[in-house]
Amino acid sequence: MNDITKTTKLKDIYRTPIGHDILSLIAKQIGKTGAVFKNPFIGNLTFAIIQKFAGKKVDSTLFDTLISFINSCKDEITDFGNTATSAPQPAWWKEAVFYQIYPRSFCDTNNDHIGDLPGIISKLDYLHELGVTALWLSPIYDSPNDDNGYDIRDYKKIMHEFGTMEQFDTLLCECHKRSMHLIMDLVVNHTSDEHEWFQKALHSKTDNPYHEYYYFHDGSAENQPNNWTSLFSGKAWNYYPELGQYALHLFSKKQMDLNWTNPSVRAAVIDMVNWWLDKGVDGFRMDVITFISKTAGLPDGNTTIGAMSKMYGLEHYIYGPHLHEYIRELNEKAFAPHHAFSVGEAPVIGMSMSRLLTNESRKELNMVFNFDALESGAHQRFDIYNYDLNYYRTYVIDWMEQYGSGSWMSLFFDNHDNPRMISKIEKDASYHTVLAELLCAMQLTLRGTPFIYQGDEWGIPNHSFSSMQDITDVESRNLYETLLSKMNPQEAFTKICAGTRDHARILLPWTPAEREQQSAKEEVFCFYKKMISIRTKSPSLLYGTFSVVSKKKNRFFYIRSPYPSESYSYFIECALSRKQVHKAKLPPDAELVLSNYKTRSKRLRAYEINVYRFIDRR
Ligand code: ISL
Ligand code: CA
Repeated sequence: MNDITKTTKLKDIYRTPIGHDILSLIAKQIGKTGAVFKNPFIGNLTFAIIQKFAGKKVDSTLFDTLISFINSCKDEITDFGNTATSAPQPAWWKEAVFYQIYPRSFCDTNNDHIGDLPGIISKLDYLHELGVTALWLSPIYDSPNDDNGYDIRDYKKIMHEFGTMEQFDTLLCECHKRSMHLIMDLVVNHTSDEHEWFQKALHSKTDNPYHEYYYFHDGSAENQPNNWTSLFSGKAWNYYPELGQYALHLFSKKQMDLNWTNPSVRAAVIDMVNWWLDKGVDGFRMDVITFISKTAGLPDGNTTIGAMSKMYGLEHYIYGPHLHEYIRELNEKAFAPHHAFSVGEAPVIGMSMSRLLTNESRKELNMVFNFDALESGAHQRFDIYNYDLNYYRTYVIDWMEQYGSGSWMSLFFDNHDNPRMISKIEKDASYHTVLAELLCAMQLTLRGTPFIYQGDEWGIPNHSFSSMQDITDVESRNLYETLLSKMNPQEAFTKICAGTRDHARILLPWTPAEREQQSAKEEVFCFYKKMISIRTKSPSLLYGTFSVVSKKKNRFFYIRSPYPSESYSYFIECALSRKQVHKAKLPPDAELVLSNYKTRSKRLRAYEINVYRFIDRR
């Protein structure tokens, strides 16, 4: 593939992996999808023409930066065929219903108001009854909890608030007894600054192998090595006067980035992963795994990109030059020999780069978590707005049809890093029950692996915080401090409440006394249980093809067609807003198998979803 230049047409740039995803990201900022670059006028523009129109408004280095980033990927996008119609290779992780547990707030059994391993063990039968077949545990390793366990101090020790290694072994054994897989969280882009490796790294900057485990750069108190900023606000460097050096942290000040160019780091990570896989763990969710390769020399980030994204330097770490090499080595030396499962967290990158990470021919990851649909349109997580499910429909159709026959989607609406999706969509709680069930049935009838986040099965909404005293998340507390330079405390607190990760980290209300609207929660639980059972028993929903029947505004009708071993097709009709919409013309003899409304109606009501099955006689 030839390098692109300033005179390459946008439609040709859109055909390159990084170019496709960058142009899609730019389109998203104006509420469009990348398809806009197939438009003859826009597709024939070039960076040179745009530069001419934009003049001084756009710094000339922006296009140079984009061009070198796009040219840094030499992989071709081979046509991997249409995801929606290909017959995939069966695998347990394609058929699984995953449930993400954030141990700190899942279930507490010793009254310290912190979830623990005995709490998880005590709920395995509950999860088994729900129909869950695989668990993903957010980190349970020893940690000072600056970022609630995503700052690991000892990879082979259990955090004392959660319990002991013996209790972990019991948990793993009890999962396997119930034919449930268990995956852990692999956080190896960084370690805690209290990790033994980092503590040894501080001893001296010469003749010290551990010093090369991290990114240390010479400097003085004023001039830090580059302009990179942390995703948790502020600069991405700590200064160590005793060494006269800075060390890199893309996240909190206590999460120090590992230097993956160092073969000793890669070997140490591979050793640790094998240690857990030898214990019988079934795989890992890999925390910001796409950040592990950085541009050599850690050069300054482009100021226009930094100002737009609030992440100065991101073009130098979101998809670095050796990323595929490192992941392939990890797969070859640890995951593949154990037939272990891997899902990589892949912030910022889009479908094309994700395809190169997950296509089976690449022997890298099984799946990724893509975040393009976590906010609708050009919105960011801390914006105060109503999420538009029409955006989700466009996103999911695009991925269902373009991702490629050798790649497999993860399907999720919630996780531990985001406010609850039902509250993003609707601020009026009276819609939350039907909305929770709409999201459930969409997630479990689309093609891909569903990841249910703890509490989704009760339709848990966002929490109401009364002041910043209630907010514990390091990302939110840091952001609040920076916001105070631009707005008053009340406005800053309101903005934090719109996007804080704390919404997803409130202890689950297990006892009826703790549960408001207990009957609504039980209704949503029963709906989840039924929908999971329908999916689990239907190869068509697991592996069948996907085709769109209607994508008109506020509607989403689609068909899942039989996988060879089954006769039934499924027809799903959804209303994506409060507005009533015309119903679909159903296939003959369609039988309603699940609905989030108890009565029937001529039109689809607010957030109504109906799942039908039928024999396709066409
Ligand atoms: O919030 C986000 C996604 O909606 C991102 O900004 C998130 O912080 C980023 O995707 C990385 O998240 C992962 O790494 C962080 C940790 O705080 C998150 O909990 C984890 O999911 C650093 O380890
Ligand atoms: Ca506890």
